[in-house]
Amino acid sequence: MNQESYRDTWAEVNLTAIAENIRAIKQLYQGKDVDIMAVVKANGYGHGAVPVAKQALKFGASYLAVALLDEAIILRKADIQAPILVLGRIRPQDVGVASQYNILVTVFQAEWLEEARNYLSPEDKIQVHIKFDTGMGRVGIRTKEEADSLLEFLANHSKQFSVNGVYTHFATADETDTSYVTEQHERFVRMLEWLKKWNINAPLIHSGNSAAGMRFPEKTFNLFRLGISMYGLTPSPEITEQLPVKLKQAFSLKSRLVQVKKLPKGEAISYGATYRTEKEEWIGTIPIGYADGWLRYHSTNGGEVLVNGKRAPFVGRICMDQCMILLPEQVEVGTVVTLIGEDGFDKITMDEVAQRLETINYEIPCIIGQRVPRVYMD
Ligand code: PMH
Repeated sequence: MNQESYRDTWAEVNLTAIAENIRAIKQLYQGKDVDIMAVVKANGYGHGAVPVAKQALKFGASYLAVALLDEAIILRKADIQAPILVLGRIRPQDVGVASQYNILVTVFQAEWLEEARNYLSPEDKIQVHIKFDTGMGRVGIRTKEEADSLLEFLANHSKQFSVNGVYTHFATADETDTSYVTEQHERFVRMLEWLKKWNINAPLIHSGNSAAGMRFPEKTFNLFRLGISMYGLTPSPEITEQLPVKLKQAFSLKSRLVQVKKLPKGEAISYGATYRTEKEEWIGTIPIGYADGWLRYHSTNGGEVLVNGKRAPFVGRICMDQCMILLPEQVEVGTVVTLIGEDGFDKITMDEVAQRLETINYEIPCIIGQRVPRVYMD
């Protein structure tokens, strides 16, 4: 995906940082029989699923996870052989496609299995991971009755469906208060007991996302679904200080000045003429806009970029493909502008950008559009 590009805006993805993050996190499990499942859904949280998956597999992950069957197929078509789990519900009629590509699917409805069975040929076999909803309230089995009907079906159709894993997902592993994590963990342990009656032995048991896997290794069973922190980002600012590893942000966003102009006092900038120069000012234009996921809110909520290591604020409304900044001094056209990342002694972190947009760091690289080429540094 290091596609050829003719534009002066790009995202830099530091694959070395990803390798180092995985290595540091893996250290927490030294000597323990716990594998890493690298979560590369949503195009690797916007970093690029294929390069990130390949790097993760090279540096210690043995499994991959995505949200959609389509995302799994993209990885297979890129020649990735590792086991891939689809975390979301695939349509029962697509189970043959999942089987053909040897994809692990998530199951939590007996009716789904009954319907999916009709779409498997007698020689097809699909490996499934059973999802328990222990308190996230999203997808998964909640009651023993639901579990029994699903497990009975699986026990009776083991030629077509083999249980490769059982898992759940935490809702609050990134919060300082750990009581709800404990509650979910205890529910999960009780639910795992339900499998015994049906003689179902899942080789893989997993619950931990980045926050849980790093903070509670004792609640992580034998597989760790590592997402956000592989990319070097904290699961939430409130637990950053508590994390046992130092993470390195992999994603930077850069552009170059396409015009630099000196304007007299009182001149308007951008749609709505909402900004007027306060004195004689150097204004720079960069070719990134809301169509790239660089939302208008960046300029209304005090956003800044780095130019030659110095802070420069956005001025006026962000347009579809371009926006303007107030330069600290005259600089040359072509100068690099850092929207996310380091320049000189200063750094604009993903957390700073997320705070500016009143959201979480996860969202920021995910919404940087496909129009912005990803450039890989290794
Ligand atoms: N497992 C599941 C089921 C997930 O949905 C996610 C992330 C992860 C693991 C990885 O979590 P981490 O990135 O915190 O390590 N899912 C989402 C989500 O649905 N919205 O934000 C993150």
